[in-house]
Amino acid sequence: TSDSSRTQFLPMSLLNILQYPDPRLRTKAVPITLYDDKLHQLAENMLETMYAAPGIGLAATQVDVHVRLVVVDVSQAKNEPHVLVNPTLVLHGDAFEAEEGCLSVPGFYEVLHRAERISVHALTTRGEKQVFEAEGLLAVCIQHECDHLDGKLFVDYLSGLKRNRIRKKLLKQQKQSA
Ligand code: QAP
Ligand code: CO
Repeated sequence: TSDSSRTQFLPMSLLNILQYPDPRLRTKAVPITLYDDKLHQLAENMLETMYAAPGIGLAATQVDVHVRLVVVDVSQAKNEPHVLVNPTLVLHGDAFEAEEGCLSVPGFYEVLHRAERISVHALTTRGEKQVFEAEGLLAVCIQHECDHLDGKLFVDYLSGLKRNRIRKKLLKQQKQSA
């Protein structure tokens, strides 16, 4: 078989998602400088892991790979994936209230304030520039995922009391399932 067919048929695989309060979720991710098949495969595996969960966004930090890569898809049909390498955001618009969850904080949802509209500047896994505008749930989800790359979680925006309650419940669950 040729190299290209081998690449094409590489099986995807589900990745393990770190759970809060795992300290590895606090790692600051480094910029990506190499646009190779390994990066492309990581993005594919992250998409598959996100769709299987099911979720609408996943950052590389959450699968213990500390590079600046996020995947999101907020479409109903799950056919509008965005793969963002080294994303930077410009926030616009008024504060927008939305209920957020996180695959690393299973079972907990809270209403937060985020920018309603954003400009997204990023690269593709092939190193090509992409710039687009996002609003509503897509804008919220991209802001949430970009926070992960800086070691920040949605629970950090909550009161210490709420955050501690979530931390204790998740630690208890993790001990029981270990
Ligand atoms: C971030 O989160 C997000 O608790 C992506 O038991 C979420 O995909 C941004 C999930 C909402 C904005 C709004 C959470 C799945 C998925 C859970 C997710 C759970 C199972 C979360
Ligand atoms: Co998250």
